[in-house]
Amino acid sequence: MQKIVVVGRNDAGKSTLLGEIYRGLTAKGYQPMVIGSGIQDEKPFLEKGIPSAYITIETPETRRDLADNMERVMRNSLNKIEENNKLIQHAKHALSELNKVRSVLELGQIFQNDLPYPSKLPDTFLLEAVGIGDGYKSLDGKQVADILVTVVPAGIKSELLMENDNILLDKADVIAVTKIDVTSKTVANSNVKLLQRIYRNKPIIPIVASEGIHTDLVVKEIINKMGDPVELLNKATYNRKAKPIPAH
Ligand SMILES: Nc1nc2c(ncn2[C@@H]2O[C@H](COP(=O)(O)OP(=O)(O)OP(=O)(O)O)[C@@H](O)[C@H]2O)c(=O)[nH]1
Ligand SMILES: [Mg+2]
Repeated sequence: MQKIVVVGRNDAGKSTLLGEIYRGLTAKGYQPMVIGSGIQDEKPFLEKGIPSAYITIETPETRRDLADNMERVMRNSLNKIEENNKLIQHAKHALSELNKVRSVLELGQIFQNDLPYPSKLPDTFLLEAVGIGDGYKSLDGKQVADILVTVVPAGIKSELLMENDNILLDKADVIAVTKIDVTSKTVANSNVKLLQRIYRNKPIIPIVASEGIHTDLVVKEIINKMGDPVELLNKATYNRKAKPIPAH
């Protein structure tokens, strides 16, 4: 399964953008499982309409080593959905058994309209990595990401962008520049231009995450990347079961 990771400094707008990415991906038929790295992420996810069945929040104790924990967290999140689905199936079965008995006793049927439908199994992971206070140097997110979305607030100090070893910017597949609505035009302009100079070949997209402005362009880049031949090759190789070589 493809892992899309959203990284960036504290309060940059990661959760808000992630909510928009979720919306964009589901509109295209994907079903992401969202993983946040701290309780502060949950509210923006819910506000963006992500169903709680597809939200997993990591506890603060374990959020530091996100990459190490990721396999376990992802497995658990899938298990949670599968177990819920099983419970729903059991409840439906139990109800139909009960109705058989009631029918014999001529008691009439019970209709349980509030039984939920089983949830579609996720086909993508959408992760928010822990906020980075002072720069873009942590390796955390990149280690697990197939597609890395790095979020930079438009008002960031340009010296931070010019530092060496900004791994999360260097490795980003998409750079989203947030909060352009509340940043002075001159500052936002000069930071976007600086990013363009440093990262000539990367998509750099100024957005208002909270209003969903230009977030569709971020989603488009992600979807393009998911259809990237190298990604498709990796995916096919990863999912393929080894077939025995036929004897001659
Ligand atoms: N004006 C404006 N506000 C934004 C934008 N993006 C996010 N916000 C607001 O900024 C605040 C922080 O947004 P979050 O999405 O929670 O940021 P985050 O990077 O996930 O924060 P942490 O997980 O705590 O590191 C919220 O109040 C958002 O509504 C934007 O583009 N413009
Ligand atoms: Mg967040």
